[in-house]
Amino acid sequence: MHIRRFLMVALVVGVASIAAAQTFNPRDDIKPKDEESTVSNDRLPDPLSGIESPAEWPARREQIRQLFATEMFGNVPTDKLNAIKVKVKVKDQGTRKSIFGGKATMWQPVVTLAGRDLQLLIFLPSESKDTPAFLAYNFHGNHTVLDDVDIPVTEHWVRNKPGNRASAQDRGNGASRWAVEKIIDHGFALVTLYYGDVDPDFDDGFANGVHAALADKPAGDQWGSIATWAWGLSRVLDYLETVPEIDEQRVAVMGHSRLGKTALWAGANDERFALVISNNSGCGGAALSRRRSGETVARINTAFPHWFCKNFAHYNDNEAQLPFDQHMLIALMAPRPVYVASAVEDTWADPEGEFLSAKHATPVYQLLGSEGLPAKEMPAVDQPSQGSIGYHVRSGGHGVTDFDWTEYLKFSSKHLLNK
Ligand code: GTR
Repeated sequence: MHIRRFLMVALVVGVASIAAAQTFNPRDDIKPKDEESTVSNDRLPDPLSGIESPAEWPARREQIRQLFATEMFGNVPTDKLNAIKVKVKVKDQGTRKSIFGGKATMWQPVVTLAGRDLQLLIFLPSESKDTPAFLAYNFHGNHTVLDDVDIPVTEHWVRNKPGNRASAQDRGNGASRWAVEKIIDHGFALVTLYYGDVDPDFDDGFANGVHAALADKPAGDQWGSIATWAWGLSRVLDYLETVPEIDEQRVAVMGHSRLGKTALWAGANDERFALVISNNSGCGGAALSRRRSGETVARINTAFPHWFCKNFAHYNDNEAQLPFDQHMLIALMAPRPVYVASAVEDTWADPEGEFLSAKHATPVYQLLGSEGLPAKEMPAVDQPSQGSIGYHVRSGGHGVTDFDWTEYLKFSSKHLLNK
């Protein structure tokens, strides 16, 4: 190209992209309202940068996904896993028993993955066939989901317990986070497993969990624990494809907090997940990193050095250099329905930053012909806004409540049951 023409084109492109960035997102959206931002004149990257039509989205999508994989969560070492032929296998068909006065079956098959036993806890509406399901990790072991003596206490490493061992006394301790009967009453199955079955949640130099099957430590752009857990969810979905009671084309992946980050990354990588739910996922999940409100990139990488890939540390106190922000992670779900939920007292997870991600993913949904998030401004507390993107900020703090499940069931019934 002639040099003058080149400079002219560069000038036009430059001016156009500055204008696009400014109309796309005024700085006020990034800046936390309650504190002085240390990021100056910072803008959100545009998920639709360089594209104009729906046909161009898949290539742009893959470009964004690869950036997240390389700079943040880490790539799955597929070649190494293939070399040792890692696949999910059924180890034990497990027992089934009727619960909730006969309206559900509790079923506990065991599958293996890279030498690890994954103990599944499945609740099926009675006489299930091709039933839609929620797939969600639990934090403390299956025995905490429901108080039932037939649910084995996990023998794997657990957090915050003496000797990192779980105990029978904790049966049902997490039951308030699992609206099992309500899920069944809405015609859904629930599949849960303990995330520590896949990889224990501590900085173990990648020696434990499924990593033990691979001889060496991951490179800078290779998976951290969140990517490993997300990969584990996809392998459980491989297994669910063989289960006639469950419709593998209507599996919603759900997670809370670090497991909400995990659910989002699983949904981004595996388009078989029909719907994705992030509950209070915060920094590294739904919350915009550039706002630096509540937990920051530097804080999360310091407290949990094993969660992300090593490359993510380049962005400690350096968020402006990120080639993406978390609204683009939400956009990777498009056009599939995605729900982002916050809690008003959970400022560590930056509720407004989570809302803004959902809002700024909306242009991608609109390009693909759906509504995205109906709310243009942060909705009032306990007033959900639900289109193909759902969002709510409920009263209370960090956790999963009945209010959350009521809204997830409403949203999922609409999208997966046409109700
Ligand atoms: C916190 C962490 C959050 C969130 C939370 C959780 O300590 O800072 O990012 O993941 O743990 O998972 O409960």
